[in-house]
Amino acid sequence: MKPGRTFVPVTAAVLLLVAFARPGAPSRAIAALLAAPFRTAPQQPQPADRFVVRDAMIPMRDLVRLHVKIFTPKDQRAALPIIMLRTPYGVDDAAGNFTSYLKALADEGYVFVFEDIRGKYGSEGTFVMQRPARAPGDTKSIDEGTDTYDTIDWLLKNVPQNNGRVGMLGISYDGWTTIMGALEPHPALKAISPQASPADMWLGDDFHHNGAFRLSYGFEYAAMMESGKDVEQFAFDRYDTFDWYLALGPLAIVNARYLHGKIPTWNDYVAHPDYDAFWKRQTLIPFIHDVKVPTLNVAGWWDQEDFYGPIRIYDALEPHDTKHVNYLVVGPWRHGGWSGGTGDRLGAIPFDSPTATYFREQVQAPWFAYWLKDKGTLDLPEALTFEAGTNTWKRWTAWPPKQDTTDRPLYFGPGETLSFDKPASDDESSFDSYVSDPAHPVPYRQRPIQPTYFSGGSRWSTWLVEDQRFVEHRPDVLDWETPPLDHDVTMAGEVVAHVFAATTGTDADWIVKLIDVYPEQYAKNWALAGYELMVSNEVFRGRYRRSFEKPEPIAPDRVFEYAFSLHTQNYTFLKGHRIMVQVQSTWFPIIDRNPQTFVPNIFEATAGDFRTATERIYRSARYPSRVVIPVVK
Ligand code: PG9
Repeated sequence: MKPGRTFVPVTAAVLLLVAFARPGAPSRAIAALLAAPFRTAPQQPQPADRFVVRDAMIPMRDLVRLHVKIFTPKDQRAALPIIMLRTPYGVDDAAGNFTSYLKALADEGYVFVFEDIRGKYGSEGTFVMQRPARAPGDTKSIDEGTDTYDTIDWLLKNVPQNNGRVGMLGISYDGWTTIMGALEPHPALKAISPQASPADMWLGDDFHHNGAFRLSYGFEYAAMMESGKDVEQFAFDRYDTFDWYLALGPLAIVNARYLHGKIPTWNDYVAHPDYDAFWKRQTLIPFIHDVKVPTLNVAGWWDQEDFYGPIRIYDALEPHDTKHVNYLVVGPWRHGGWSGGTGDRLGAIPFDSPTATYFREQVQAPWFAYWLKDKGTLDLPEALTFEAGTNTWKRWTAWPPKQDTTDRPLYFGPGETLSFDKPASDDESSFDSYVSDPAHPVPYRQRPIQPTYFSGGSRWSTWLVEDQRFVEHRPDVLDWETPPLDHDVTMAGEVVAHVFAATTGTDADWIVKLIDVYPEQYAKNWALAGYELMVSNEVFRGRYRRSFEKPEPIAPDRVFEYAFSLHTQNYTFLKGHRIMVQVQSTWFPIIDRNPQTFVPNIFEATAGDFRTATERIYRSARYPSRVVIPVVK
């Protein structure tokens, strides 16, 4: 079956909103039609009708021309700032942004500019996936920063009645182009909001996490972006891609049978399995030496694509923030979830207030009005985070708020228990074990697993909040759980896993999930009775235990500590709920199968390299596996 093109609106995030924001629910327009089939609705002016739209081709310094769409308010009376968004996803449907994502900004009054980045859609030149920033001192090369600079320069001269100030924002790839535009910024760039921007594709964003390859996303996204000038979905012949990826076998088949060496990003995955110069050159973090432009970093706690990035970018800017213009907002959102809808729930999880509307109207719009129009005051704390559980916004003077929290380890115990008490036993048999079989991997979400951006509907955007009961009783998923809590436990800050594990193989993946288990008797909302909501999670590829640059085999049957971050969270486990930790070694097909036999490059593994292994997770005084949570004092 060949899925249709789905990237219609400007960003992937906006697309997901349109296609998947409310699974199973008809869109508002369709719902209105169903409710009143015989009434003729009066013609509403479309938000985009408020603008005069013109297209232009802007010459860059190397004479490559980039395509922009410029939206000028029809009723413009005074000089206005410009808000710009640069995207690889096409700008033809940019007007769709004015119904939600940019509506409050449009109401405030700006000129909007949407640009196709180099090599995509209407722009000339060559697309390079996350084109690295040019090296310091290199004044000859181009990058997304120079393209942004040249575009702004042209706009200031060619957009009548602009007030000389420019703001930039965008989600994900468009968030990344935003922060790239601020590394060597044009002096007119006065405020930015990079939202869900990736920061490092090997350590924690779309393509890998701690070196574990994000197979389904990495494959589908690369094929989608690099098969042509626009975006084109890979044509799966299965609805449930779990079967397709499993039938694929070793990853060498991908080029041999499907991509034929024609997708540069896939070739890069294969050529650079480890954290080498290629990935280090791609990350923007080493280029951050200063906060050159006021920055509103935005992230979603359940972002299924780029959660590492926005927090990492905030972190990297923070030591340089002498003028106090670097801010962080994190809401209870999926990737880009703040761009549309109300944000009063995610999947089955309610948040009791319209968090996305609040962000767009009370945070994003005032942010740009303050910097670009000298309007209002900035009522923003250093970090504004939504604390799910209590379902309230919290204001912090630092993120993570270390002075307000105490790190408390939750230890794995006997009989599937989890507790704040350190294990006392040093019995050699204080472990739990399972057999991990690459031929029968644990699905990362409930099957069927539709293609990621499937136009027929995909649960991709909400998989991080799926009920984890669907795997709890698999023999290759272990869990440890507290009794029902006798008081609320609130955490704010970084969650860290310390897993003491041994494998009979020579390589292994360790996946740790921190879960809020709702009470069995939950009359407030029976749909959530016993629900297992994942609040933090991460995968670690064992071969990188000592070095991300130089993987090495794991000595079989030896116990090693694997310590890795499950990222920051602000969450309350309410009284009566239980806290659970699950550990497993496969998470398919979001993570490729580790052969469990060490091979130098997993992309070149052969079928015979994939073997079952017995994994032991220790819980003794000597090997106290635990998840450390930052409990608010
Ligand atoms: N997560 C997408 C992406 C960003 C940057 C690089 C690769 C993928 C996106 O939604 O744009």
